Amino acid sequence: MHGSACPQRFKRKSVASSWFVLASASLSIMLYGCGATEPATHESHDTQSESTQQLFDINVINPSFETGVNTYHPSIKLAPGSNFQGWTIGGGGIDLIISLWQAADGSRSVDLNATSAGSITQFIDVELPTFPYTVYFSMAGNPDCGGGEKRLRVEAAGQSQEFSFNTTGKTRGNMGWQNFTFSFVPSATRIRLVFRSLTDGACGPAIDHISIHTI
Ligand SMILES: [Ca+2]
Repeated sequence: MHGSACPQRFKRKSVASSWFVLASASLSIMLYGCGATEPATHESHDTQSESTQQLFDINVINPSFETGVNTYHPSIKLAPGSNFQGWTIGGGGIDLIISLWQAADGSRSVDLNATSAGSITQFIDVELPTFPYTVYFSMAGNPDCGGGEKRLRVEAAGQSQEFSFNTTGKTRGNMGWQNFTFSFVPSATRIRLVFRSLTDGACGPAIDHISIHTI
C-alpha cells in the first residue's frame, strides 16, 4: 500500500500541543493529521501542558540528520554496519547528504542508496505501548539518475508501509520534498524504526525531518 502525501508542510511542534489542547477540551482528534492548523490557544503553555507534550512527543535521535558526521564534502557514503549519531546503516549503505542538494529541513538529508538499496535503523523508546503512534517524515529522491520512481518502506514495531516518490522534473535545487505519515501500534516500550530503500541503483529515495507523535 502506498501512503499519501500531506497537502502542506506540517508543523512538528504544533502537532502534540494541538493534540493536548483538543484532547483536554474533549473535541474530536479527527481534525488532526497532515496540515493541521494550530488552535488559537496554542500559545498558552502552562506547566501541565508542557509535561503532557513531553509525554506524547517521542524522542528520535538526530531526526533531521544534522549531526554526527564532520566533513566538508557535499555528501559522504556510509557503509553497512556503520553508525552515525542515532542511526545504524544496513543493506548496501547510504549517502549522507551534507550540502549536495536542498534538504527538507536544515541542510542535511539521506539518500537511502549508496550504490544499491540501503537502510537506516534506530531503536526508540515509547511511553505508551498499545497506543497508536504516527511517524512523520519528508521524502524526495536522488535526481541525478534522471526521472523515475523511488520507493521505500517504513517499518516500526513489526508493521510497515511502502511509499513512493517520482523524481521526474526534480533537481538538486528543487527536490520537491513531500511529507508523509505512517501509523503503527507498538506492542512493547522499545520499537525498531527502519527506513529501507526498495529501489535499485545509486540514486535512491531521499528522506529527512523525521518525528514520531501519538497522533
Ligand atoms: Ca535535515
